[in-house]
Amino acid sequence: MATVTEKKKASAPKKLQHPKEQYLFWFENMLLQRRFEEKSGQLYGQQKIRGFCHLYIGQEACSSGAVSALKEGDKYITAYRDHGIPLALGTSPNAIMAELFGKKTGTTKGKGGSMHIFDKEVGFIGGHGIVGGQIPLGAGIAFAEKYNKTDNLCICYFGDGAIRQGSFHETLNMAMSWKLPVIFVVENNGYAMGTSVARSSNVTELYTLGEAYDIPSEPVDGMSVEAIHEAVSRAADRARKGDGPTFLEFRTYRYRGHSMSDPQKYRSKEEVEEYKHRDPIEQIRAVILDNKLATEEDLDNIDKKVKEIVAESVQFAEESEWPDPKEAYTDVYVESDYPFVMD
Ligand SMILES: Cc1ncc(C[n+]2csc(CCOP(=O)(O)OP(=O)(O)O)c2C)c(N)n1
Ligand SMILES: [Mg+2]
Repeated sequence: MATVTEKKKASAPKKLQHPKEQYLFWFENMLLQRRFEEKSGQLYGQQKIRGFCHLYIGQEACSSGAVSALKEGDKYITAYRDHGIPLALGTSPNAIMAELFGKKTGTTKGKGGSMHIFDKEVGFIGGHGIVGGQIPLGAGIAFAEKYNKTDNLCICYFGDGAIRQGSFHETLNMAMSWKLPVIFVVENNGYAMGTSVARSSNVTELYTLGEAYDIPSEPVDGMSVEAIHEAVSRAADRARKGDGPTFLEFRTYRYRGHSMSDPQKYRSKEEVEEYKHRDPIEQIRAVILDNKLATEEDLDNIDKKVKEIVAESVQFAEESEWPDPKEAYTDVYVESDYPFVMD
């Protein structure tokens, strides 16, 4: 039988690796993404938001852990499940919500919608609908940073469905040959629409695909914001030293369907529940409370504040104007003062 001291030891909280502020940042940052998207899901049901809408709920650690590990000037690019990263980076929730509504105050003036959020101020280079299309773009952004001799890198996210595309393999090969400052991240949430990773290939340990190109590659617990922060920090050190790319497999999970109309016949309710027990926000809440970094009341107040930010974004979107139909012809082709191109 365990002695009292042994029992105490087993239940004692792990030694904290980061200051209190870091844990509180992660908690609030992930909670903002969660509450924003819960609201977006409801608004979709009310037809305030239309068209495509892919929710990131369950995957919030993948964005927050990278944002805390990287610095200003670094660039982010992802696919169409793209509300979480800009929210984590500090893009105005008002502008993102307005974009979901299709209003002219949106991040892309209401012309991009959910799949095409873009905010060059924070280094968020979209928002891309073609599966795997952003992978060579991410390497191109990293190439530009290297060419311009900046200290910046590009973190390029894509899903497990994109990893079977030729663009992934061609890009990894070039990026390693040219030692580009890029971090490739596959967000392995188990499914590409309704197709499981196991159904699409014999290779289910996705990180091993990077080894074919001599790229340091590792799997990461995608439900742990701390694990992601650590892995991205190591990858960023390599990139900034000139050692080239790293390939990370974030093992994560989406709680909601692929898009808004998905009967989810391809998975069991038990599987979803299993992941919810490892929820990234609940894990950080437990670390904060176990270590007395804040009280339950403090965390409730953060939740209240976040809900107010989301409510304000909805009001902003509701009250914003629709784009003028004439705008359909602007920002489409090259213009001398095209506002979205990087300097
Ligand atoms: C080139 C291309 N083929 C097919 C599609 C249709 N499509 C949209 S999302 C998707 C699944 C992608 O899954 P994954 O990469 O795992 O990302 P997740 O949705 O899980 O975030 C597919 C096949 C597309 N958008 N682009
Ligand atoms: Mg997937």
